[in-house]
Amino acid sequence: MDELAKRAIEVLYGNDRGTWTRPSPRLYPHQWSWDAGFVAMGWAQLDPMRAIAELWSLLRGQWSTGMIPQIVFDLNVARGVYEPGPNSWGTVRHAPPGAATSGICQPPIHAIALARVREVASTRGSATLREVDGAIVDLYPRLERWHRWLRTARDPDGTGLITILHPWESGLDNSPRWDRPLSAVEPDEVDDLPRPDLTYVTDPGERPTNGEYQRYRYLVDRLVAVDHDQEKAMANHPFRVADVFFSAILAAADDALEELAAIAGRPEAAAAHREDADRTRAALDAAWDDELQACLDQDRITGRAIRSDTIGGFAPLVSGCALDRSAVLVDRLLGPTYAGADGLAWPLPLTTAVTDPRFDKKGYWRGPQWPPITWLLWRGLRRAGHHRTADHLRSTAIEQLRDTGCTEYVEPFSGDALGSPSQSWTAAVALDWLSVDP
Ligand code: 2M8
Repeated sequence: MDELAKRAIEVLYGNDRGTWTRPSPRLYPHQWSWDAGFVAMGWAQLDPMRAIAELWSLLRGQWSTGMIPQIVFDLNVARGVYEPGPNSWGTVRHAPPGAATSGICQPPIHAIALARVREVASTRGSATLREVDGAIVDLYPRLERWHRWLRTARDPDGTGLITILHPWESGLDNSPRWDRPLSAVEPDEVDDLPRPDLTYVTDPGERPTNGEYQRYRYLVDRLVAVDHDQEKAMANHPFRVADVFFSAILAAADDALEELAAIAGRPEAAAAHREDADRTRAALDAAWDDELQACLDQDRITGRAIRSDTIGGFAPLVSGCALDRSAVLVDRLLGPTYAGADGLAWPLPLTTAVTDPRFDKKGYWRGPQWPPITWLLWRGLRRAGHHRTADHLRSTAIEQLRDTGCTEYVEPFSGDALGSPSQSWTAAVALDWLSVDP
């Protein structure tokens, strides 16, 4: 068996908790929302119904509003191992009975994952496909409610862009994109809460700073203070940003729901998903900045675009966009400020441009290369017909993973493996990539 596939399978089994998967053994011991989507695609290569179980496990935590929470906590994990833990969120009244969850969300990759699981199942014989299609009948309405919640609670004016209320909701936690809006957040008192995350990495420089964490915690407290009332938060919360990358993932997921609607016996619902996706694509188009040649997040408090040169700017490649725009973005992605930067160990996308003053080669989401992000770009490029670029990314990423193993992220110049060494979503995208014929 292929050596990388073997390692990836070991990582998935090592993090397997029966029906759900930890993102990593120590740093992230609960079930995370968008990790679960990627992980389902990884399990699909081994057993499509295990992939379905992963999604159902996550949905144990879905709120009656439709929100799929960022974390479904494992109550067997000792207190203090991960912070903020289940008791910090004030969500007992909101989470379904028997589930403990956080009170924010993460990028809606789930419909994309489900469509991919189905695609894999369709290569495994008619019995497997029938089983997966049966599951889609029940999963589809749950995902439909999730998308509806995002498009109402988080975009009440129908702008096409989704507002996030916490950097953790973006999944790209400490990206320079959030520096400015976060600097305007002023915690009333500076707490000194423990940082268990720092004990699991070799260098604290690989994780967000204490200043960032204090603001992260304060934003959680503010959401608890309004009892997670979305209307109040959308009116007064101190961090409100229309996130273009999150919105692009939603548009791609709406396209996937459009396909799944027919399988679920709801063909009449397909058109609404397409309209939603198109509205977001139009909004991403309007958020384009000619000077930076990037799509920019919008600070909903100041009303201003957030000018930063990060991977977020490539959102239209994830959602799908006009050919001339994707051509510009492909040039930039492969060019000297991203994958073509001088001295990179592997020419793969960076999470921040090397020329951005806030680029930090080891700083978590501030520069390093992240396999799931490369996967999202690869998928978008492939769907848009940029096959040569897509395949170049895929083969280079596989080469990198053969060297780094299923690490969380990679220092782009030295090629060092950073963060957790056994990250589930890295293993999952490795398995997915290895299954694809060039
Ligand atoms: C990281 O985020 C969590 C908070 O959600 C953390 O730092 O504790 C991010 O990389 C996020 O995108 C990811 O889903 C999570 C688990 O892998 O870890």
